[in-house]
Amino acid sequence: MKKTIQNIEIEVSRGDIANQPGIEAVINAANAQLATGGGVAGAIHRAAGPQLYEECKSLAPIAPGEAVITGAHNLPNKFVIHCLGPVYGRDKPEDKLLENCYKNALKRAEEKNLKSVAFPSISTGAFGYPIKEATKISFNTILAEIPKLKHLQKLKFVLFSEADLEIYETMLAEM
Ligand code: AR6
Repeated sequence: MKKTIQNIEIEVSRGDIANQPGIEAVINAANAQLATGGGVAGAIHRAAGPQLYEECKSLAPIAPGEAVITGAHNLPNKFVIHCLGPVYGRDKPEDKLLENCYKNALKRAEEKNLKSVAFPSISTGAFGYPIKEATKISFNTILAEIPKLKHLQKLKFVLFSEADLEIYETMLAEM
C-alpha cells in the first residue's frame, strides 16, 4: 500500500528488511553494541557479512533513541542506519525514545542526501513495544518530520507479519 503525503511517497509492505533492493538505506533495529542478534539485527548482519560488524565496532555503544550510519557491505543498499529502540517497560520515557529513533534515522539519511529509506518496526520484537502504540509513534514522528525533509522522497515500512502489516495499513489509510 502506498500513499503520497506532501510529495513524499510512503509505502508499507510485508517483507524482509535485509532484502530491499532499490532502497538507499535500510534501518537496523540494533542492540547497543551494534552487533548481530536476533530479528532484524540478525537478518541485516547475516546478509551484510562480517565487515558490517567490523565497521560498527568503533561506533558502539549507542544509547536508546540514537542512530548511526555505516556502509551496507553485501546488502543491496548503500547504507545501514542503526537505531537502538527502547526496551518497553525499562527505558523511559519510551515514547520519546522511540520517536528519537525515527527522527535521528531521518537525520542520518538527510545528511547523506539519500532519497529513500526502509524502516522495520523498531522495538516491537525482542524489546516488547506494543505494535499499535509503536506504529502511532512512528507515523506521527514521520508526519512531523516530512516538512523538514530536503532529499528524501520515499519512506518504506517493511513488516514481517501479516498482522503487523494490517496495523500499518490501517493507520496509513487514516493518515
Ligand atoms: N525484516 C523485517 N522485519 C523483521 C525481520 C526482518 N528480517 N525480522 C524480524 N522482524 P526485533 P527490537 C520484525 O526483535 O524489538 C535483536 O536481537 C519483528 O517481527 O528485530 O527493536 C537485537 O540484537 C518485529 O516486529 O527488534 C536487539 O537486541 C520487528 O521486526 C533486539 O533484538 C522488530 O523486532 C532489538 O529488538
